[in-house]
Amino acid sequence: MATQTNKTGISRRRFLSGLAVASAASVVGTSLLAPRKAMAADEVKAAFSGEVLSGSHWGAFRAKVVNGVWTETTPFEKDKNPTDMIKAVREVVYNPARVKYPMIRIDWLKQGYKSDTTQRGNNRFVRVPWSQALDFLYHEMERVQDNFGPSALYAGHTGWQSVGKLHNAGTMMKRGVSLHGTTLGKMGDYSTGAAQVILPYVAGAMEVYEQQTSWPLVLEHTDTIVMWASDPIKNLQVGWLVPDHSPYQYYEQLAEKVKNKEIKVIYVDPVVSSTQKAVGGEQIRVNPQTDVPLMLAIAHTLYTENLYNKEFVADYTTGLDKFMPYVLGETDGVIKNPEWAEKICGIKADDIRALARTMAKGRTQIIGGWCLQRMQHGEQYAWMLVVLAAMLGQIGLPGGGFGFGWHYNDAGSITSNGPLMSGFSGVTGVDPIHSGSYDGYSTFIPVARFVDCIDNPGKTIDYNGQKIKYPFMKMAIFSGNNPFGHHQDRNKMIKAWTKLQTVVSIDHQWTATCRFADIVLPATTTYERNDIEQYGNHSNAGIIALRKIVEPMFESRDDFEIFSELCSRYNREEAFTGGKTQMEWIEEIYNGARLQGRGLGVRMPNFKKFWDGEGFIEFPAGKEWIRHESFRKEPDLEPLGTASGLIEIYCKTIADMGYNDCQGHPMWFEKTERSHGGPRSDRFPINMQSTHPKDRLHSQLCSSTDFRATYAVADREPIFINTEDAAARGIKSGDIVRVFNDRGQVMAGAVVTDDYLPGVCRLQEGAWYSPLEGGKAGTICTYGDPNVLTEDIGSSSLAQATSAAAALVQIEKYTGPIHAVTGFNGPIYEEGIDPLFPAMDK
Ligand SMILES: Nc1nc2c(c(=O)[nH]1)N[C@H]1C(S)=C(S)[C@@H](COP(=O)(O)OP(=O)(O)OC[C@H]3O[C@@H](n4cnc5c(=O)[nH]c(N)nc54)[C@H](O)[C@@H]3O)O[C@H]1N2
Ligand SMILES: Nc1nc2c(c(=O)[nH]1)N[C@H]1C(S)=C(S)[C@@H](COP(=O)(O)OP(=O)(O)OC[C@H]3O[C@@H](n4cnc5c(=O)[nH]c(N)nc54)[C@H](O)[C@@H]3O)O[C@H]1N2
Ligand SMILES: [Mo]
Repeated sequence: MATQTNKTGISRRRFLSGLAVASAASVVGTSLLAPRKAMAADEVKAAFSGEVLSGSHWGAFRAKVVNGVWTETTPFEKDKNPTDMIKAVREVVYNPARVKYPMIRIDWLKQGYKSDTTQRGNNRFVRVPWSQALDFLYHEMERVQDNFGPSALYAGHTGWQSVGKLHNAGTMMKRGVSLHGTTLGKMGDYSTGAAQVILPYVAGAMEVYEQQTSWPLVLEHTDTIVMWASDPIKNLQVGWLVPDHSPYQYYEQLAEKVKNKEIKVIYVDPVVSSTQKAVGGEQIRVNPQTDVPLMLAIAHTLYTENLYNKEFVADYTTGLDKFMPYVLGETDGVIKNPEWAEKICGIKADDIRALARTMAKGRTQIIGGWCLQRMQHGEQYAWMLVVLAAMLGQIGLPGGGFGFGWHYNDAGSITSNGPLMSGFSGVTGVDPIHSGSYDGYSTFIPVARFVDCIDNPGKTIDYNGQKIKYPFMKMAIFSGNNPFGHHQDRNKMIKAWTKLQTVVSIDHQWTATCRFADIVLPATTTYERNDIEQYGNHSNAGIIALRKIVEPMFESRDDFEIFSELCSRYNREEAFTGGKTQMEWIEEIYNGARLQGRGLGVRMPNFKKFWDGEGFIEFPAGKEWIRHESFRKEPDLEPLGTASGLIEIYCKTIADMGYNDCQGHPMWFEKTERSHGGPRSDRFPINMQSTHPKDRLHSQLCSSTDFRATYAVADREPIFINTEDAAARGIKSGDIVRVFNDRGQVMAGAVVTDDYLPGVCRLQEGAWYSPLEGGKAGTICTYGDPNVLTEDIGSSSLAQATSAAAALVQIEKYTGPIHAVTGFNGPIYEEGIDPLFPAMDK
């Protein structure tokens, strides 16, 4: 095993920098420089200077610190393809949206849970001491458990928080809150909510988060790669753990092979993606939301032209006989041939046939993205992609078959031979204080239905073969996530939010979720505490120490501290901390891996040596791997996890659920709204994509002022508009536009481009909600949050996943007064308010 030695030799050794750097204040701005303990000038001078290795969702880096202030960031030298976003990370610590103190919404401070909730979002807050804020939180948890039971308290965390095996904000929150009482939980996530429910029935596994076939094998064996709505070059910039960006080298090799005509790459996408620009290849410019008709027509061609693999279908799949009558039009009178599909998806029938023939000729690797399953009936796309791969018959061969996770978590890299670290657990085995009855309400909700639940208590919905009865939610706690960024239909949400008595947000950035909370607690960033993380996601290339770079700013506290202190109010502090300090936990996590490493023949130094030394260990390389190979080789011994053990082209379990909107085999269902002639397109003709941002991780880094300025247009979130659509509306690049539909309106900055199919625009998710009039449903968003415009409906009765990824809008040149962007300056501070607590009754 190679222990990384630092070539620059500076690592954490504290050196007083001779290479003087610009003063901290000139780098950061004096008003933002306020570490937790206000330091005297001479103390600041004596503070730490040097370089610290750390890591983030955007990769590993070295932070240069001068007199206790982080001044520069250099990508880790092992990362050969660092993302530009690394430049924005320092600004997470220093920016005007930093949550500085525990804050209570003004009317909640006056009236407690009986506050006027229609004022929520007006952003008027009062600073309180930590002890009081935690007393309020504890008091509310007690009151809600006593009066309403567990179903009234939502603690169903979903979200991206930060990296670190110890400081997982969602886990900390769950551990702390569940030591107090059982609560309403969640199922699924926003990322892959539809695919992760349907694919276990069809392919036996979720398929989305799993490792993919090693890229070197794809480069060696594949003739054609079909990138179906997937943009790895854009999306691999970030990782759930610290990414090593190792797959980028293979995309460079792929670009070479495309240039030399050794591999053909076809992008099914209405947009010229970053990957297409970097790698090259051909585009199938499909109309939005109509991929399933295109796929059905490919299946029709493969079948009628006898191009499908009969042996594979016979040996490894079940149900083609129940599916083909639908494709051939025998069940509903509609033949799903290329002529039929052309009218819906906009691709010429002959081109569809040509695509089917290309896919059937030679080795074809299908790379499916997730955007298409974050849409209404998103299950059908995921299912149909597996059916196409099954008909081609190359599943389990190197460089053939399907994969749903190539754009995620360093997928396709070669997994090392190293141990895997476990993290801090959300479960303790210690009984909670409260474990009341759910009174017939569901103990969980499908995560993307949570606002619908707040809005419609008592309603029963279908979900994956079960009935879910929505409880009466009274209180919600959010930590490490930003529902006022990630959830759909902001104005519906604002109205529903008034039904909650108490909302808690724990964060280090004053997001819109903080604005719409009653109790806001300031958390530290990764860079203000110690932690440890895996380097490389699927690659598991090593272990990296995440050592504190700077002291906590203002009154921020680590989530670990916040929840230990909360737990001390109900005699569960010891259970929360496990009797260990943070450093003891980090050491234990490391030692767990060290022990596992011994079994694998990987030797790791003792913790002290690791932590005080380089803080980085590299694991020995592993072997190349082929997804689904074991199933292909031994279908009887290594069956899939489906009911039949085979790929289910027809699925009886799903058919038996009896849903109209997700039946026994993949089907085309018309959408509630769809562009290019579909429903509602007469009024709102443009399909708005809200894909994942090129320059952020969701809402994270949006508050990095300098970095935002590198992509914002007229201070607003950019909206990408096709040239013809822009010309028809008199819009030029740089103009402020108004984007609207019946659900809401936003300002955005136009970027006019030919990269987009006419009738398609993009406003990237995660743009901070910045209401002109805070708290008023319908008010214009001054920055450009796409979730003001998206629709809050479940994908189908099966998965009830989000339908965020497609919405219809109209765009016009903005002619009103130019409002300043409201979102990035934190709360309005109010003073002189007497709090109710502890006089507040239960
Ligand atoms: N329209 C539309 N909406 C979407 C999507 C889409 O494609 N289109 N995509 C969806 C998807 S796939 C996802 S995954 C979600 C993402 O939704 P989220 O995961 O909610 O998004 P983030 O912006 O990453 O929010 C993480 C929050 O945690 C905070 N945080 C970071 N570190 C810490 C910490 O140490 N402690 C605490 N307490 N807080 C911390 C950050 O400041 C940030 O506010 O969005 C979904 N929403
Ligand atoms: N830079 C960056 N990378 C990220 C993230 C991030 O926030 N920033 N988030 C991470 C997370 S949490 C997730 S869940 C994943 C999301 O991963 P995905 O959901 O796969 O990614 P998206 O970028 O939303 O969309 C991918 C592609 O779908 C295309 N597309 C949109 N609509 C249609 C359509 O109707 N038909 C077809 N054929 N194509 C369409 C888009 O043009 C885009 O090229 O990304 C991860 N990677
Ligand atoms: Mo996601």
